[in-house]
Amino acid sequence: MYKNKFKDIQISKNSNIKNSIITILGHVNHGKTSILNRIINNTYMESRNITQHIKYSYIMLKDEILTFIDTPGHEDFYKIRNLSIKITDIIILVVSVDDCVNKQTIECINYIKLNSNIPCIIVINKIDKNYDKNKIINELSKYNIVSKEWGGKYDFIYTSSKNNIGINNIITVILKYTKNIFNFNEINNNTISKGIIIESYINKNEGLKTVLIIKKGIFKVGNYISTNLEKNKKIKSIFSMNENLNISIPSMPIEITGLNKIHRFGNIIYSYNNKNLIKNIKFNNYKKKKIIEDNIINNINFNKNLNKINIILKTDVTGSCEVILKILKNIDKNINIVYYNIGNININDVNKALLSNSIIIGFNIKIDSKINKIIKNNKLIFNNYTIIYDLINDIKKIINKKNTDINKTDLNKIFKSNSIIKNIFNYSNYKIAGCKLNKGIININDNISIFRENKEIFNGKIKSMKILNNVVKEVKNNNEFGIIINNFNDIKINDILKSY
Ligand SMILES: Nc1nc2c(ncn2[C@@H]2O[C@H](COP(=O)(O)OP(=O)(O)OP(=O)(O)O)[C@@H](O)[C@H]2O)c(=O)[nH]1
Ligand SMILES: [Mg+2]
Repeated sequence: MYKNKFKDIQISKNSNIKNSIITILGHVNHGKTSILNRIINNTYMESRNITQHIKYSYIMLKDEILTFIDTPGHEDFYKIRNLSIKITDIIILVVSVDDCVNKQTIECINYIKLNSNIPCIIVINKIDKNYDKNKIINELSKYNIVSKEWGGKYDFIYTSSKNNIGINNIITVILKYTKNIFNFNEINNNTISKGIIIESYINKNEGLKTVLIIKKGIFKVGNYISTNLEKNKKIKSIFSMNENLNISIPSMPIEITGLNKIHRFGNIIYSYNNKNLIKNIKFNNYKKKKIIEDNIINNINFNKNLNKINIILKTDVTGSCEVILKILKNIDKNINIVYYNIGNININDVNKALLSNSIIIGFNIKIDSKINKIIKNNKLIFNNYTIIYDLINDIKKIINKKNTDINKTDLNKIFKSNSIIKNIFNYSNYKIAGCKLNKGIININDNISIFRENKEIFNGKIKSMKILNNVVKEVKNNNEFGIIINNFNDIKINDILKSY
């Protein structure tokens, strides 16, 4: 019905082209993606999943572009929802009849209220199920979301994406609100064009690609681009859906090459063809923003502490990386992120995992068969995921297993001695634990477990032992002694040493 290519639109360079960004919001599972998929199928729209978190698609009508952004409903993605509102022209709030107003529905209603100048369409979905229309109208009216039918300001559309009911009404209503107009004649040598970055990702053939949506002006191959991280680079290529383009216009989602740094959702990108224009651009919020790249370097932390689950995380794009990091940190305080980055697993990641005793977690990435072999030969744990919830479940399982394993080893070991660390001395690269033997006999060949607050934090071998200045092979009779543990310096006063 609506199939058009951008090149068809370019032909009419003198015409006014309407362009709009439409963001789909709503609680998890209320049917946002299903509705967008229906719109795509009904209109032959082009679509692309950037990650499982943001999906963008657009329709090309004869003189109109509609770009849809599908947001995730899970509570952890509030940042994506919040930023999407900042770039959108029209909001669609999806509410399912069976769940009605839920936690993220309320969050989205708050965004709608804060941005009351943005037109908002309420889509009541899953009407193929049994439902009480009045109850839904009442629930929403508690939040001042009242339909035009009832004297309010919102269009209510009743849909079943399952049965393809009401979907085309959504497009009809959207078209009532589209108002941004673009004309090529507006562009001259003084135009500073502006886009909002959605993601960076690595393409095997073309290297780092930056995905963005144009908000103002044009993006053209050969023009300059600047962001808060990089200045006066040149656009090398523009790709949109299935087309390589020379030029692109407002509301088009495009992928460009030319930037070298990883950017993230919400970064602003400017384009111009005259370098002097950059003087007029203010990058004022640049320093305040935390940039993922700095963190990559700062986050290398080789912690051999057995109590921690060390993780190396590699993801397809920055958006998924940030979200997964946040979720992992909230699962358990013992999760230690050793390193994270975007891109496929490489030999450096494997080396880091070996050094730090880490699990490697991939998200939507690929793995070379040679690297996979090295991982297997070294008995490293590696898992690649495409669904975030599977990743979370597995990590939870690993944590449970780790906890039970620690308890199990405790039960199986028969300890021969028990000492407490009373002092710590530095000796070249080592730490000497000054201990008091409370019970039993400790031999230089014994295994050692170290306990802190009743939890085993390390087990390994003894490097050397001394009583006063004499190297000894054995300590007994409640003596005081100094001990260096092999490969472990993270000792603290009051740690308990048990030998077996
Ligand atoms: N019966 C019925 N089920 C639907 C309808 N629309 C979506 N569903 C189902 O509801 C579930 C969630 O649909 P999604 O489209 O993934 O929901 P979402 O809002 O995108 O979910 P998140 O992206 O996780 O926030 C799926 O199992 C769909 O098949 C509908 O109109 N009727
Ligand atoms: Mg979805």
